[in-house]
Amino acid sequence: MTNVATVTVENGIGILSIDSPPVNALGIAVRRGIDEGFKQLAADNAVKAIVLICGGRTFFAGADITEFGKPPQSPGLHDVCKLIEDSAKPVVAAIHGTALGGGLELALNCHYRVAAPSAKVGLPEVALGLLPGAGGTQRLPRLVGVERALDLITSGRQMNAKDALETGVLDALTEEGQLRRDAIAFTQQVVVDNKPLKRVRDRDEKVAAYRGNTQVFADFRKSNARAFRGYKAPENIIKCIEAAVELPFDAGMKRERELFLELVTSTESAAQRYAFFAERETAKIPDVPADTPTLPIKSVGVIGAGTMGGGIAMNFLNAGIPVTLVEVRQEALDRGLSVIRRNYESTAKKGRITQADVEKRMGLLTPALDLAALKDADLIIEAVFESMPIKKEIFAKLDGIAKPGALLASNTSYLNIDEIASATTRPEHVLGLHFFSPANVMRLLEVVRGEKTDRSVIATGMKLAKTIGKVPVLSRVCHGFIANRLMNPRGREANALVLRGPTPQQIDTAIYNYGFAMGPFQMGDLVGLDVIGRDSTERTVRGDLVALGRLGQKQGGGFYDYDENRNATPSPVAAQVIADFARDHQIQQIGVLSEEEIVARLLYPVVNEGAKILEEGIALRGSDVDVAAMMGYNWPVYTGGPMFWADTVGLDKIVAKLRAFEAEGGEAFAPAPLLVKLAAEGKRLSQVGAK
Ligand code: T1G
Repeated sequence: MTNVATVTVENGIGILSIDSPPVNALGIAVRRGIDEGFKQLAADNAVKAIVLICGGRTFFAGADITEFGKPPQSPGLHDVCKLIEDSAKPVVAAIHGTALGGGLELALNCHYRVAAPSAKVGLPEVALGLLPGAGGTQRLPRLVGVERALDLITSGRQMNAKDALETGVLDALTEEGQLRRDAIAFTQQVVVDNKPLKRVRDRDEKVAAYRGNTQVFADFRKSNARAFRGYKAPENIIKCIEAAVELPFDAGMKRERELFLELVTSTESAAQRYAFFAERETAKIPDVPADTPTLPIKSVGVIGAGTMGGGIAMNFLNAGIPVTLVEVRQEALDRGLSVIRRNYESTAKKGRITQADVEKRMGLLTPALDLAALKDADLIIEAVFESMPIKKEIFAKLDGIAKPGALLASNTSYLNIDEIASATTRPEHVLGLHFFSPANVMRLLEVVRGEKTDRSVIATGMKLAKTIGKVPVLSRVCHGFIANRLMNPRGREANALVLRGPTPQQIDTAIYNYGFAMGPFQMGDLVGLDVIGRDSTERTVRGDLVALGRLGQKQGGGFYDYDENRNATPSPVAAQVIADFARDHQIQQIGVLSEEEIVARLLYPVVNEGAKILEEGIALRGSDVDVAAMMGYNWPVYTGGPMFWADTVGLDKIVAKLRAFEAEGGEAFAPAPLLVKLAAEGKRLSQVGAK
């Protein structure tokens, strides 16, 4: 018996228990354990029924994602599923933790499913650019119906046990903490009842009801077109569910296989599987071991109740951590508090939290007008105006107020953490915690390590990120740290290119079609042209537009004109401003460019900046740079991020293009030495720093 499986028999009930940390992923050892253990119980005449249960933190959390792209090993997941589904003895899945992907699919091959009330189930394969490839697209609709299956599988959303029971995925809930006992009792009752075994595959009524109904799929495609834009997996999932409705089960399974293979061999899925692991790799810091002691963070102080300070505070309130929010003026403090409450109220209106949650979270928030109120805080985060003198003044005051051992963090988006730390006598407790706006939404948290920041402070920052649902990326000190510095060239090159002939709309369309939510000029109009780059002294097109009262969507239009519904149209006024600016600066025109050429001119410099960030040691690894871009700037995940994408484009091609741009546009395009080296050696940017 492989060491992951344990087989026992209790009063005629066979119990097959699998324990394969960390999440009982259905890798080859687990599949062999199920195969061998199940065959043993099936052959045992004393066994009347079988319980399939897992040890550790969760029921099977899916196929082993590390196995994709490698030669398949027998038994495959389909073989294990078939063994169970064809069983002459009743099989009951006993679920705790998160039964996900192949784990839930395995459970759907059992005759019954029981779960702990805290369990969750789901088919999240779409997040990996995949679809449930072990029958989930054929069996789940037969239990929950077509609409719910469409929603669950294309969203990858997890269902709690109560909903799973109500929708028919589960047959019973057990007492919390008594899963094994209650699953055995349930199975004993199944034996006593001696009901005919019903397989999920044989339940046809919920899919038969939709036979010939193409409208439900057309409507679903239409209402989700925006969300699914650029992704392959959702469309293939919809096709699988159409097959579940229109085809006999086995034909549907065949169709699912075809559509799964299309995805698992795609670059998009490879990128999304890479992103899955990249996101989990960021917290691993070579010189800060996983067992580095961390400091307890039971109370937080936030200085500044503006947009960032308020959003930052919400992260901790959401995690049940009390926050003292400090402002200098009462009206700013009151405004900050009302914005926080309004945010919670609107979330409650959408049903995502209850009114009680709103009150509980607001109850954890203490307003204050004096820094002295932070004297007992375990962590203090400064989120005031981006001015070094102001920040140093605040940190000098905190040095005299904060208790010994308190973490002192700045949310600065580009200022030097070491200089800020120098204003205190405790630089080892100073770090950057750089949130991305909206701070209570964006998942990226840059943890900025100063020269003197203590390892336990860094470990605490990385752990805290997970506590508040963020993905931490460690950064050394440089102007803009990782994400902002990385993405700066995209805006810089857009502003340069628009002066050479390509219009704002052509540039925005190219970037939108690449996969960003919007292009740089639409973004500028949305944020406000008077806001972005307001502290630049030199003349810019943006400045010329603002001088004409064109502040963007909010006033007078910007790069675009807007109707009363804020629908954008190209602006002849903006075109003239751009032409005048180009003329005044004798800028050589380049004519019309293809979308691919525009993308290269805006995003290859981003790749180049990522290479510089890596060669300077600002980021630990290429995948960290990708996580920062995806989580901080919504870089489309199905490309894997700038580093992974560059690898798929070909580093040698990018180096050649950068050299051509350099010859034409100057040293800003000069390829980074690391990029040139990796291209020459045929290595990959995304693998820099990988273990
Ligand atoms: N395969 C391999 N490793 C996995 C894994 C998986 N499915 N899930 C998690 N891990 C590792 C993870 O990399 C980390 O490793 C550790 O486990 C803890 O994970 C055929 C095709 C289960 C909700 O997509 O959603 O089934 O960093 O940090 O926050 O139809 O892990 O410790 O070395 O995320 O408590 C479908 C993916 C697969 C579920 C737990 N299943 N996993 O969250 O811990 S495809 C999934 C998760 C499939 C079939 C299809 C989460 C979790 P390390 P963690 P967590």
